[in-house]
Amino acid sequence: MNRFASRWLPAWRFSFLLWIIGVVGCGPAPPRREFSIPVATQPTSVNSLVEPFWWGVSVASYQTEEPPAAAGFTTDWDLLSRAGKCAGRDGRVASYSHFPRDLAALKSLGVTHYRFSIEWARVEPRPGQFDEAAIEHYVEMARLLRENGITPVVCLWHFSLPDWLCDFQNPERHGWLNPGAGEAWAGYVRKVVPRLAPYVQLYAPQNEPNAYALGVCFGAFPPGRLMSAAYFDRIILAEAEAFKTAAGIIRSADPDAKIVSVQNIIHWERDPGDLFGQTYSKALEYNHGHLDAIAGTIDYLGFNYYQREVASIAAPLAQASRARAASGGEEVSDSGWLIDPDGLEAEIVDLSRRYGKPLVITENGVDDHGDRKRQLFLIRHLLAVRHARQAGYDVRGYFHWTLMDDYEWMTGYEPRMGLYSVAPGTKALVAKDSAGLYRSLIAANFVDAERGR
Ligand code: IFM
Repeated sequence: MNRFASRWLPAWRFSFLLWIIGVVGCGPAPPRREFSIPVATQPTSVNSLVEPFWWGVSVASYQTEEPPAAAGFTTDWDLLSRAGKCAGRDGRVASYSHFPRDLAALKSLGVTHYRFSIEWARVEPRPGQFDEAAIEHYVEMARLLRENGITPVVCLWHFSLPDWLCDFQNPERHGWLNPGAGEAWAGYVRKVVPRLAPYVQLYAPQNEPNAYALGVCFGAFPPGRLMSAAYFDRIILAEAEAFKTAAGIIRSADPDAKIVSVQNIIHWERDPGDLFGQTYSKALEYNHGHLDAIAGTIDYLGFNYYQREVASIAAPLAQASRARAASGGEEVSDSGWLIDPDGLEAEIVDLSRRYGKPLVITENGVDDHGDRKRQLFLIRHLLAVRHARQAGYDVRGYFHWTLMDDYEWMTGYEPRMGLYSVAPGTKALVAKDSAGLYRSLIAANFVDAERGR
């Protein structure tokens, strides 16, 4: 994929504004869902001052693991790349076979927490048939983390689905909308959670269900075709049901286990041309729809924060031109995402007031080829966290995205979001300067340093 295409493609996230207001739309329109909005709780209780801050890094299985040597399992993303609709992944990162390498990097950073995901298709390559060795592999990862003083946060689903839940021809039967998905998911969760239980007490059932629902509808996720806006609501509802199912299974397997959400949160800016605020309110629904439905089941409100964006139908074009123009300025990532640490603080305040839960920033990072923007990015976002904590907001942790440069979905290996790069050939992890900085910030427990901004 060429550099322009790979930079332009992330604009899909914002293109939904075009699509959601009905300028684009095709396929049958399913019924709307109803969400109940939780009652705001305020002020936030500040337990964060008595519990050590969680310093973490997040990764995802499909983005870092190598494909299986033999044709052991297939995911929806493998099907998408075989269909020629995305650049496929390869073995260049190879975290499945190189976990000791990754663990050494985590120890060197000094993180207290590590969020990784389980590849559902790997552990259940065919419906109801589990690969015991694959399950054992993930259990061993969790055991080794604990042995080395790092708390595992296990994500049970990070975007990729087993091929046997896919129907690329019929969106009604694809992924979370597959009539068998709910039951299959419960079976998978019931299988893996008791195995992990000796070492894992923090679970993120799903990663960015809102970004996934949007990506599917916009054709940026499998099955890779444009779908009616109404599917967004349906997918969110199915995901929310699955989330609640997982939370129930986890709590019955281990009453001490805690549940963390992982939403994609964008700091939306209202466009002056949006006279009645309709586009803006749709954009806010992107942030809150799934959270509203599952807020009652979570212990920690985890959210991924990367950027500010104008809630406008012109946003995709604006982002594309920012990406093309990216020239080392610190305000824009190489993908054209607007860097805005104040937006992180504003979202901390908003989410805290709206849901009244302890917050965890489960991802925050930047596409930066030269590692020129990441250090300032880290400091400024952590200052925002520190400021929020000093103002009494209960932010419990920060996870940087991500450990090493990896496979970034539709844009393949082009974005560089890692604290480490991976040496071709040896596959050694090579620390970037920003890894050294993150290590120092962790060592200084920067979020609780005495002076504010
Ligand atoms: O790489 C993704 C990840 O899979 C989900 N959150 C956003 C990251 C950067 O785009």
